[in-house]
Amino acid sequence: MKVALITGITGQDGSYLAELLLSKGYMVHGIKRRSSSFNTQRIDHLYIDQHEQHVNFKLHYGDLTDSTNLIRIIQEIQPDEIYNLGAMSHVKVSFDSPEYVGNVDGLGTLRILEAVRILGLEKKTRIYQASTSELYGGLEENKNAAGFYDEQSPFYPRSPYGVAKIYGFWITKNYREAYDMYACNGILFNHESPRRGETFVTRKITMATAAIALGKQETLYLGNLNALRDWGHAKDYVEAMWRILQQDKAEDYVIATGVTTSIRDFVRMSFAEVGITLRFEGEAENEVGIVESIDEAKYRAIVGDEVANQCISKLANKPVIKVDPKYYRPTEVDLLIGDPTKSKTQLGWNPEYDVEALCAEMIKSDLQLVKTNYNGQLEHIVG
Ligand code: NDP
Ligand code: GDR
Repeated sequence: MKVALITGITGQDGSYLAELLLSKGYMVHGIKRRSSSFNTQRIDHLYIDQHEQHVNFKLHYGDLTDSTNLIRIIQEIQPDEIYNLGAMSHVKVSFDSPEYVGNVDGLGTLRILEAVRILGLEKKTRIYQASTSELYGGLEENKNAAGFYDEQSPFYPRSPYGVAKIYGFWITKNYREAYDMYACNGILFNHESPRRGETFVTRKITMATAAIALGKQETLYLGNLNALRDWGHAKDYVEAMWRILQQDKAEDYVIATGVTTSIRDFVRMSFAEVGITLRFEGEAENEVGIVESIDEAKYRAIVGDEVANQCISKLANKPVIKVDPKYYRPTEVDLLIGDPTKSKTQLGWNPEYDVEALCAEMIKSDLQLVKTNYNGQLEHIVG
């Protein structure tokens, strides 16, 4: 039985990766931070009462800022594979906590690599580092001739998060070269899912779309609507992580769809899923997204006659999207689009989802969530 250790197991990717590895027969260990309230909602379905039976899924308290804790866990479980997914992963928040992000996202990676080395596990333990398209910074002149970012494109990070992650990237590569360790970077472009944190833009949009359609929210405030992102589904992307660690030789890979979409178009796509067509007017902070028309049959089928009867006339011509500059970043990554050729050819990686299928799945899930659980807290989401 192969043994894997996942840092960041309570996050979006950690939860999908744990499911994947369990389905492949792994013993899965995860590191979770102690918090004052439960933070395991994404993985609760994987938990089996450890007093009752043999388990293949185990959580350990820990933190990427604590070397002693990492060394002890790695010594105890002797993992074949470590997936270092733990991070403060919000780009905007990294401007507020730059030192902390450097410690967790940058030095945290070093602590994992050093723990493996100190324990003499260099030849046993393979390491996956969660690197990111934020390393590229979206500079036009750094794209390849075909207009994409690939494994050869230069880096130019544009946030404390990107700068911390560039340390993680290079220290992983350095340990591979210096100590002949099987340590790889997956340079993953944005990937989303119904489990995406509520303050990342896609999830913020799909939750608000559901709430507005159901008459439970008035307005969605967003930042830069012009940014373009290459969005895939987290389920497809964790499959790539696993494949990266199963090769003969350790290498770095770009994981992306090769298609980019603006925030504005993702908003349009999301509202179209509930039968609402938006038109955008104005510019910069004065831009608004207004309800242009409603496909009544589709909308009724989704929200039900009772809600539709109350909301249809109120929604007509309503400005439901507004810009709040507080969501702008001090330095923005304007455009990301990745070239997945290497991962498709060498890893045989083939994503199932495109951005439309991703958006449809997120909306379906959020309609259900907002119908059953929503009690006004969405208004307080900032990020
Ligand atoms: P999430 O924000 O959903 O999850 C982050 C995880 O890291 C959570 O489990 C969190 O724990 C944990 N964590 C945070 N701080 C620490 C710490 N100090 N010590 C230990 N664990 C910590 O991120 P994703 O699942 O979306 O992303 C996974 C990784 O991939 C991250 O490293 C991210 O930067 C990177 N990445 C993500 C991309 C994406 O589009 N999703 C694209 C490219 C890279 P808690 O639940 O307690 O907060
Ligand atoms: P990103 O994701 O910064 O690309 O990092 P996010 O969804 O936060 O932003 C994407 C783009 O949308 C613009 N935007 C907004 N973003 C947020 N969060 N909230 C808003 O209201 C809003 N309005 C517009 C942003 O300015 C940005 O251009 C994600 C994270 O998962 C990182 O950890 C990961 O490394 C990268 O993706 C790849």
